[in-house]
Amino acid sequence: MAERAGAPQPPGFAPPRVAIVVSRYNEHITRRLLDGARDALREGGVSETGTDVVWVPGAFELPVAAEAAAATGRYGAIVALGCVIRGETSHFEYVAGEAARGLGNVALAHRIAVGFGVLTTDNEEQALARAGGAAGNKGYEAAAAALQTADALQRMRRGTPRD
Ligand code: INI
Repeated sequence: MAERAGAPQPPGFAPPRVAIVVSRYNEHITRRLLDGARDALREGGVSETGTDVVWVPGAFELPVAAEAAAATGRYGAIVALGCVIRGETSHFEYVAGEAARGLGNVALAHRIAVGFGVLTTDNEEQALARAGGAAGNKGYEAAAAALQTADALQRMRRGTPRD
């Protein structure tokens, strides 16, 4: 089992409002990622009411939903969850590539923490292993990473970075 990154609750950390954007494609897997993300947020002190979940059709649509969430100014962190399985076509490369590129662009354009919880696997078995199976839960890891990054950004804005 992969080690969990651990959701932060350092002194002075103000748990942010969080938007989770999640895709319905391969929903039996993305729901497991969502469960993992909720676990990490709870451990990090983010309440249920401080979390909004937005569903989109597929991983390709995650960036525009994340962009819209960031543009509201209401969230201190965004967690993106999806599952792209290679299968037989080159569609995989376009969908996975655009999801990663678009979500990275949102993080930089808005200077907001974006957790990348999009699985890119060769098959369903690998995806299940990374969605709460033998290889941990990528949704948990993405949410924990988003909170850690939100903490780092909060600290830099306050002028109190930690070593
Ligand atoms: N979307 C996914 O989230 N995962 C996939 O594996 C996938 N495949 O394989 O095609 C996928 N395609 C849909 C895509 O994300 C868009 O929703 C669709 O192209 C409409 O814009």
